[in-house]
Amino acid sequence: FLSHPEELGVVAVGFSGGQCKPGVDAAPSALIESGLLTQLREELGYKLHGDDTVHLYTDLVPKDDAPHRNMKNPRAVSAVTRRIADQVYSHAKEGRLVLTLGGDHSIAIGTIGGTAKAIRERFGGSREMAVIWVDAHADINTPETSDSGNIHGMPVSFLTGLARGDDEDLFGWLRADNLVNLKKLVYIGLRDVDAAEKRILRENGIKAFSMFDIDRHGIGRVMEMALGHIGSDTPIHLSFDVDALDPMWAPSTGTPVRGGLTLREGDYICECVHETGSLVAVDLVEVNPSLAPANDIGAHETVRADPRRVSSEAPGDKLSTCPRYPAAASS
Ligand code: EXY
Ligand code: MN
Ligand code: MN
Ligand code: MN
Repeated sequence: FLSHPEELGVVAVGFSGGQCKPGVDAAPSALIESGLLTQLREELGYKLHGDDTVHLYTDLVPKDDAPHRNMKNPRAVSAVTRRIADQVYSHAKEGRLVLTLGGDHSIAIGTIGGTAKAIRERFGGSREMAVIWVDAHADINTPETSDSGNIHGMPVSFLTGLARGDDEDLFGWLRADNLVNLKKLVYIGLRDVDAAEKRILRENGIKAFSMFDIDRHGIGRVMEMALGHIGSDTPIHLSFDVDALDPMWAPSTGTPVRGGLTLREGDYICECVHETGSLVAVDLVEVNPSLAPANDIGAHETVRADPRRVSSEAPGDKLSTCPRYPAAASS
């Protein structure tokens, strides 16, 4: 589905208004500093497109943003996601793979809204895009069912039309062509789902693979079933919340839940989706470098791009640090 599979549209958004903990806004810079984009360019050979800016979009945040239908920062999240939708749309329209670095998960209203529209325009309404949502949480509360009022727990309800915006400035900008069919949505990694969300999943027959399913069938079989549900020849948007991984691997995130995916299971999901050849967009969200256990190792572990280093302190293989062999006999 990509006319330029070697071209990557990069959107970096340091936005944290979908939840209450500061720090997620620093994630794109931390990921970029850890070498993510350099790796994509130099090791994987992508040609990167984008404006080389980490967008904070503070100019879009209105002075008066009182809660609305229980949502916190509703106008800010609406305005920022609307802008993200335009950015992602313009990359996806060109047939590039789109990578968005968040930011909290509310930004998916923009990323998925943007790709869904571009895919409909490029291939017609008959080829509906699928979404694979990798997360400890279902993020499918409506404003009315949410206990927290945090919009990062609601993006899927807006994206599927289960929740509707009223005013243009309060998600009313989302049109039919920004939405995703509930039958084309698949969850992987769930383990912390609110009672109201469970009801929504059940009543709408939404496909979900929880950690229980991964324990029972193994990640290999779960991916076969997930991709089987979507069907071949369907463009896929992968929305990856880093809290899907066990806090052992990704401690620096706002809502960690124990009992999650191993690093390899997380990688395997991405590898399988890529292998389909149908991947059109990826979101990486909820990295919060400021929420780290002792001495910053947690933040370092959560963002680092180099899989080969086993700890930040490990000596490398430089000649100067490599002891002489055999060790000189002590006498
Ligand atoms: N279900 C809870 C809520 O709606 O507030 C927690 C949501 C956490 C969402 C994180 C991003 O995945
Ligand atoms: Mn090309
Ligand atoms: Mn999420
Ligand atoms: Mn989550």
